[in-house]
Amino acid sequence: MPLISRRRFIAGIGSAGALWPLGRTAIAAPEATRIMATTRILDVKGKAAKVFGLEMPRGKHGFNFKASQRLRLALTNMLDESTLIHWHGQTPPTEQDGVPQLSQPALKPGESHVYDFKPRTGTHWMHSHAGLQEQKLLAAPMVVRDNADLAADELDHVVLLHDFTFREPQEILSELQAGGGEHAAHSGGSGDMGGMDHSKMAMPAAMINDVAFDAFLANDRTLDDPEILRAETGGRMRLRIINGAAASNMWIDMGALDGELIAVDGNAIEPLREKLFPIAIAQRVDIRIALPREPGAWPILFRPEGTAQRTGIIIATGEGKISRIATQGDVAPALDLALERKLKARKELAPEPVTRTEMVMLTGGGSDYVWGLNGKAAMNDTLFGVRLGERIAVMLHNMTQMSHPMHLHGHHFQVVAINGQKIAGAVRDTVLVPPNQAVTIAFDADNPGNWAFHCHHVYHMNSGMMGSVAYVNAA
Ligand SMILES: [Cu+2]
Repeated sequence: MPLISRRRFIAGIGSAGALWPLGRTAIAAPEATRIMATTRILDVKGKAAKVFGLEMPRGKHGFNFKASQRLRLALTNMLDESTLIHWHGQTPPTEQDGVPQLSQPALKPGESHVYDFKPRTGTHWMHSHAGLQEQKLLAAPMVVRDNADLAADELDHVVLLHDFTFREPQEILSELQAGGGEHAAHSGGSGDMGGMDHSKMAMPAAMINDVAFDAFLANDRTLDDPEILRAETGGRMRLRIINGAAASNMWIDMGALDGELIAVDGNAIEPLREKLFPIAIAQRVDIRIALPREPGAWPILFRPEGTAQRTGIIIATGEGKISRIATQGDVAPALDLALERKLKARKELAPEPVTRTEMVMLTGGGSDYVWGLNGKAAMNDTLFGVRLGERIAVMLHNMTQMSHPMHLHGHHFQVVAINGQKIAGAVRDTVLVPPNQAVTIAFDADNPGNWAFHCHHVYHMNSGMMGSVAYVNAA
């Protein structure tokens, strides 16, 4: 047994050395953190699933940075297909943003690239921006902690959520684009329903989701074998939750615990105490929890909208007894903007008049599964131009029957109106726009480049709901 381990260990070192094309000489500063886009095997519901992953050489999945560090990353593509990783929530120079075509060409198998930029504090994440690779879990947390975070007397724990399917993502997209799949149930399309009796399904399911999943994962685990966090009775905890799902908006259900929402998308807000928190695709929330003084097991559930499926983690205080939690519960309702309306940024945009307001209509979603922005299905086409120094407001108006988590790259924006009603809302990088609603965001044009602006639902994005914001010269 020890011999085998040792041999495997040596083989591991050998292959790692051979597989890193960036030798010491190629990397200007030796402290660059190496990240591999690679494959790994997960156990989901007793079956082995080959998925992608972002790993460091020592095998840790995801990592942290201190805010004082400069962020130096050496990314290597170990997959047998091209990829590129986007640092979601970070605001690097445009050529380091990790979007194929807009920032740089995708990395071919075996290729590497070094990134070097000033990190932004908060709960962020990194994920593939190539094709449908997010659905195969090519994502990891990217948390930047400042000195106050590091000094805080609390447990600090990150939870990355995923929706999971044993199917090939391209097969799901092709089915949707052929007028079939879950989308057919609510697009009025002529798609084959596959013999399933949809009349027996809860109506909201058909109206909310267009992809059915085999499982939902919290830190790669289902409720059959959930992550259990041991904590002291009466202690404090900060949960940093990242919705890394490809196509599932979720509710965070605190169960018997009280949660205090303290940050969204890595930006502090005025604390807000609730039992249920919405988290749209790609969004992050930081929740502070004061743990009960008595021993017990305290499940925190993550409930995708429109389905009874769910996932979760369990916080166990003292010698609390842990009992099994069913993987199905009540059907969760659709996310809405009730909480968004109540959010107030700790640090607002500076008081300054808006230079210009742009309208962006979210369009499409018919039986052909073509989605678009301003009636146009396109990848990377410029939606509007901005000039350095401008304060831009964008009214996102959803004309479709599905909600869309809209993400602007390279900037964080403030939510300044919901359905025309002004608010001094949260500062974010991703905002949910439910059907027939309008959300207005404002941002300062302070990071020149050509920036992706898109729906983060991976099947919508790959069916045309993506554009860009381009800086233009003042001349
Ligand atoms: Cu969408």
